[in-house]
Amino acid sequence: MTQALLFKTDIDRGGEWEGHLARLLPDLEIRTWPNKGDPKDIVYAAVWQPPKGELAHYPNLKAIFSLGAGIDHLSSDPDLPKNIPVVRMVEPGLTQGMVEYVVMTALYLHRFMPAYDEARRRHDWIEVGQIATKDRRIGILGLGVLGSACAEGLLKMGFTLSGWSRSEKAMPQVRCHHGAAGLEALLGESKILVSLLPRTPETEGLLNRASLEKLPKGAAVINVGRGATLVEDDLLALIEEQHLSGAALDVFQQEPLPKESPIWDHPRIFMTPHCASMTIPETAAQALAQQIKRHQAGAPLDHVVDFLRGY
Ligand code: NDP
Ligand code: OXD
Repeated sequence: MTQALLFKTDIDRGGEWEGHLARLLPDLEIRTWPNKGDPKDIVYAAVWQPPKGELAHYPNLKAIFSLGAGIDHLSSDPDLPKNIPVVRMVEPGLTQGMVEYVVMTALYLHRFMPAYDEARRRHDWIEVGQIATKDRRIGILGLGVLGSACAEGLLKMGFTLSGWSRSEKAMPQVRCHHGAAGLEALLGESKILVSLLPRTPETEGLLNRASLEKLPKGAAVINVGRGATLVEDDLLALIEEQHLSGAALDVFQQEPLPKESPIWDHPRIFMTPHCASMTIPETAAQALAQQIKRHQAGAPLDHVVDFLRGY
């Protein structure tokens, strides 16, 4: 029987992915959605944002691989097959991209660029000052694969760090907090807050007026996790009231960000269209192929989603 891998991405990269996958997984036929052929041949699916209900049509599917680190594009499908593993993307290219983005935006905020940018638009020659990275504590929400890699990158720049996770953790040079009391402590001490949380019922709306007000006056926010975590109107109001000094946002409550959103033109917000980091076909295909080969050999898969936790 033919065994095939169903592949679906949102960016056409000229067959780059398919080339790597065909080379690394010669015993599987690579079928790029929507050209799925006989649904009975599909044994693995590697997908980003498949249409809702799509993955219920493959009776021999053994595992689903997300092409992104987030799996909310899959968990939001009420017809997602329940009896097979769903695996998050963990690969060095995606991790490196996120470290670059978080270090870049942390430095942007640390060096008061929103204030300079705003002054520049008024043709105002101003001087805001400078402080040492060791005197700036950055709080990272989410100390998973990406949060812990970003912590390492920020430590290299000399920042002082705190982090927050669901379970208790210990990381060298990071003041680790967890749970509700831990969040309160982290917010109270973070001059830059980075969210690298997945979208789950617990993280939705977590960063709202009440929680953001706990940040010290003049603090700034970086959201690279999911847009649903941050209540955008509350952030905008707190910038307006000068409780917060600025933000760097890559993910939004609604994507694409609606044309009329004030975030597009906000002088104190650095924004990008959900591109903080992307899976790199070459390295991600290797990670995917390793996982599939392990599964074919009967070994356990890594990074399997726990749907009770929601990530
Ligand atoms: P991981 O699953 O490795 O890490 C998630 C972290 O969040 C863990 O530390 C986890 O805690 C923590 N967490 C989850 N829920 C809670 C909670 N309720 N309270 C406290 N901590 C919580 O994920 P990754 O690091 O690989 O990815 C994180 C997210 O980044 C993705 O889900 C995705 O949304 C986003 N992302 C965004 C991209 C972009 O381009 N903007 C690109 C890639 C990812 P614990 O350690 O205790 O489990
Ligand atoms: C994501 C990704 O989950 O791009 O946002 O990997």
